[in-house]
Amino acid sequence: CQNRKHSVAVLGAPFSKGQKRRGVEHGPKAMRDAGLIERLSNLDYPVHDFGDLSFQHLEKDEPYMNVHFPRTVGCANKLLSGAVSNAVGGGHTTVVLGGDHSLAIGSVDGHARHCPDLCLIWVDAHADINTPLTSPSGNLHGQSVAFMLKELQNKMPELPGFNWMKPFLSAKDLVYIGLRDVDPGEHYILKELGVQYFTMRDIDRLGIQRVMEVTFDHLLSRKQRPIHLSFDIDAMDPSLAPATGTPVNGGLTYREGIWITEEIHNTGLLSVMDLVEVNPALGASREAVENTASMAVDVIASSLGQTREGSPIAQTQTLKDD
Ligand code: HAR
Ligand code: MN
Ligand code: MN
Ligand code: MN
Repeated sequence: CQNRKHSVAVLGAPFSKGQKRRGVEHGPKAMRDAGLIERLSNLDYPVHDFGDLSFQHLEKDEPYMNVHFPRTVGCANKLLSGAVSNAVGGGHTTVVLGGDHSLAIGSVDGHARHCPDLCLIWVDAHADINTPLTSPSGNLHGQSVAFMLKELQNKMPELPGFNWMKPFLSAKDLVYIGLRDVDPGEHYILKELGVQYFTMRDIDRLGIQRVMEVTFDHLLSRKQRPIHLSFDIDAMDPSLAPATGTPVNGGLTYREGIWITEEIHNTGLLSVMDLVEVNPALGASREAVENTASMAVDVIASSLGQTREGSPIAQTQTLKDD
């Protein structure tokens, strides 16, 4: 798992069965239509667009306890895990385009197969750390982190579709930013495990700059390690990203969102990122959908090095030989 990467891989994951609203499977297309690949091409490394994965549609997938589509979600994540593992193994900084947030299970799992010492920054209005037993909705996109954590192993029932994976992440290697809608069971787990998290209230109090300092201090002060950024677009304020399944008022401002991603880029340690929950079927207007997709593209470009101060001219094309 080398840190210096010189190319970007883009992987579309048009997946929606981690929740019940249709449309989020069109997220990858919405971000591509908003100019994602062109924007990344303006940065200074080659971009490989691997297109969209095609996920199996399982006919028979009865709920298990209260959990919906367990086999379909498990099977899709197994496929994605392999694809992410290959992309990381190929030396690419990898961008996964969702799809709903249940696909972070496979994305982080595949990343961890190559980089077992990774740390995870989860930017989201929600903690997505319900277990099948605490989940109020039965939707797997609200449970992704619970599948990853070693500390929750004995609280997780064996779900059909998930026997290919086992928990790989410690609670101390995880930081949340942007929380503002946390279920009681999730709050209990966060406290019990001592997870480092920053709610919107914490951001109000500390400021986003300090939040990022403490985040990196928590994750990177003992050693440099690869970062997995899992960015749920609903972390942003709904005025900036309305086309998403579960918007929550009082989210990140544009400048807070971009500060987070610029700081992550500046560590030089970003290895894989997910951009999830853009749902083009849910905007009130075409403009609402385009604004959401464009916000997502800005988040991705900024994570990969687009700056607000511009960049020096690349060494290969100086002013003189112009
Ligand atoms: N916490 C709720 C649940 O478990 C809602 C979470 C769903 N929304 C998301 N996840 N977009 O970030 O169902
Ligand atoms: Mn989420
Ligand atoms: Mn969310
Ligand atoms: Mn750079």
